Amino acid sequence: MLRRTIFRFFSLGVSLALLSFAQVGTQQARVSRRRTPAAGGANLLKHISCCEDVKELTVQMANLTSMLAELSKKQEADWINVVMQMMELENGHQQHEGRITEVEGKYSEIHSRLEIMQLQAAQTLPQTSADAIYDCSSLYSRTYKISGVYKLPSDEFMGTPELEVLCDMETNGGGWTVIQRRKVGLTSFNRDWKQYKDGFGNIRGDFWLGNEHIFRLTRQPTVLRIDMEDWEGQTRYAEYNFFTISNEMNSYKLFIANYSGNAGRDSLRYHNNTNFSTKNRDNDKCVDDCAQFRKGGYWYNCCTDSNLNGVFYRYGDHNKNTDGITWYGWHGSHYSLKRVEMKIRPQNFTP
Ligand SMILES: [Ca+2]
Repeated sequence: MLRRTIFRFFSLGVSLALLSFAQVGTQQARVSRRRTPAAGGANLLKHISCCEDVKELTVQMANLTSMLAELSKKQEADWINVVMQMMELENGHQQHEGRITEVEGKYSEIHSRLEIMQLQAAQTLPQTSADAIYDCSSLYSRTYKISGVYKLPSDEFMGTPELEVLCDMETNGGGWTVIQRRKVGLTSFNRDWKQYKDGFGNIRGDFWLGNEHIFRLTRQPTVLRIDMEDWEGQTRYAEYNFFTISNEMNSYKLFIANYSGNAGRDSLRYHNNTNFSTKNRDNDKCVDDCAQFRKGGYWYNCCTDSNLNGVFYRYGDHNKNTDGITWYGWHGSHYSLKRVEMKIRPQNFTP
């Protein structure tokens, strides 16, 4: 655009100059035409006529010069104008670019704010919605239906750490978070208070999930299921439609209700409303120290009708002691079971 304007100015100037020279040419031609027929006249007349012509020419030359000067001035003015316009445009362009940068900055700021909001929304959403991932039942509802070990994400809002859990997605509709397992027999369950609080063992083998986790997971109405197997390969189960434990201040006291199952006499009922005890914390209802006697951590009364965290005895030794993994209602006080799993899921769980 600019270049075109400049070019137009140049063309105009050149055209004017050419026009002026052409006019001078015509005048000269006129003069010479006049001179030719006058050749036969008096010399004086010739001389005067010639002088007149020269005068005229001089005036015309002066006019032309002034015209050219004017043109040149005008051109210069035009140039300055063009340069000014260019500078103005350049300035405008810079301002425009500045505005673009500003807008871009604002846009990116808004965009990043939006991202943060979206992140926060994503973090907030599970806290209020029913499909939060805080146990195996929520995994099950998210179509994870294969039994095994899962890693639950941490949740800052709920104050829950990242947690590895073993999920039973098959038994009686699945969705169970396993809180205790005995099956390998290499992990000792004769542990202290802190270990029972935090949990111990191997999630792929024998373990106690931890009283803090159990406390947290049973904040909502929860079902407890105990699956058992003896050394003859028979299985039994005990289910409690209500299960929770209190916090550490209240020694993780046990509350259970609504027993059903096929494991004979309800052998956890005797432990209902009792505190948790370990070898270094005697909270039982006995003069004796039941945790020391039964070599585990449990809701000891005085002392046991079941001892699911007792000593794992292998086949052959499984019926000689009273500190084994016992469920009196099925095999009595001297029979240590081959396998036990304690698992929980919300009452409102629907497979
Ligand atoms: Ca005691």
